[in-house]
Amino acid sequence: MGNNEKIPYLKKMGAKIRANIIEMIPPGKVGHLGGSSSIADVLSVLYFDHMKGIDSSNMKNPDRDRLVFSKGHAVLAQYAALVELGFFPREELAKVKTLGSVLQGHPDIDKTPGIEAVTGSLGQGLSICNGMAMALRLDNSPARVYCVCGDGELAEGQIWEAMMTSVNYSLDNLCVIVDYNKVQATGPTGDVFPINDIAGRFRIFGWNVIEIDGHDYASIINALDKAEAVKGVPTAIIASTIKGKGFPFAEGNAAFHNAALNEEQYEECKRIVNKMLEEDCNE
Ligand SMILES: Cc1ncc(C[n+]2csc(CCOP(=O)(O)OP(=O)(O)O)c2C)c(N)n1
Repeated sequence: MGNNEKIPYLKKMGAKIRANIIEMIPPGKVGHLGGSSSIADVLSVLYFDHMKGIDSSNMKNPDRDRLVFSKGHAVLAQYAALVELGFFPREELAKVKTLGSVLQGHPDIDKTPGIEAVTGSLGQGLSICNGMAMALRLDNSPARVYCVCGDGELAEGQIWEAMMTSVNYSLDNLCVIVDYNKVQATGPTGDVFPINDIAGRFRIFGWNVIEIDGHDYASIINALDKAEAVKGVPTAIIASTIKGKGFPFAEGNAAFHNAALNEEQYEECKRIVNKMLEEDCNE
C-alpha cells in the first residue's frame, strides 16, 4: 500500500491513541498526558503499519518485532495502541494504575500482554534492546527492535554506554526513536539538563541518524523504511515533537508532564479527540 492510501488510516489511529489516553485520565486522575501525546503519531506508524508480527493471538511469535518503551512513564500511549490491537479488553483502560490491574503506571512485562520489557527507571531500555537485537541475530531472526527514548532521558549515563555497544556490535536490526519534545518533568530540557545537538552526538558515536518531524506521517514512515534498509550500523531517528501535542493548554507545558486534568480541561480534551475522530483524514 502506498503512503497516500495508508496515511489517512494511520492518522485516524493516531487520533484513537489520543482518545484512549484521555479515556485513561478522567478528571482528578494523574497521568502523563504530555509525553504520551507527543509520541502518539510515531506509535501509530509503528504499531499499525511498520512493525511485523504484532499479533495478540500469537504473542510469542519469535520473529515478531519488539518495541521497548524506554520512557516508560508515558506508557499510556502504548496501552492506547495495544488496546486497539486486542491485547487486552477495553474495560481495563478505566482500571489503569489501580492496585493489581493489568495496566500499571509503568510497563510491566508480567502484567500487560504486548509489553516487551519492564521500564520506568529511565536510561535502561537501550541496554535491554541491545541484548534483544544480539539474541535475534544469533537466532537468524528477521525481527527488528525499536527503542523509544525521551530527550530528557538522554541525561542517563547508561544510554551512552549502550549507544557505543549498539555500534560496537553492528546492531543494524536496532532503531532508536528519540521523542525530542524538548520538555522534561520539571521544565524545558534545555534548562533542566541541556543536551545540545542530539543528532550530532549519535552520529559521532557511529550511528546512522535521521531527523524528522515526529508528527508528520510521511516522514515517520519514510524514516522507518530507510532505517530498515541501512546495514552495518544501528539507526537513531530524532523525532522532533511537541509535548502534549493536540491539546493546546498542554502543548510545550511541563505542568502537564504528569498531572490531573480538571473537569473543564477534561471536557476540552474530549471535544478535541472527538473532533479528531470525526475529521476526514484524507485532506
Ligand atoms: C532513573 C530515573 N530518574 C528519574 C526519573 C523521574 N522522571 C520520570 S519522567 C522524567 C522526565 C523524562 O523526560 P523525557 O525523557 O524528556 O520524557 P517525556 O518528556 O518524553 O515525557 C523524570 C526525570 C525516572 N523515571 N527514572
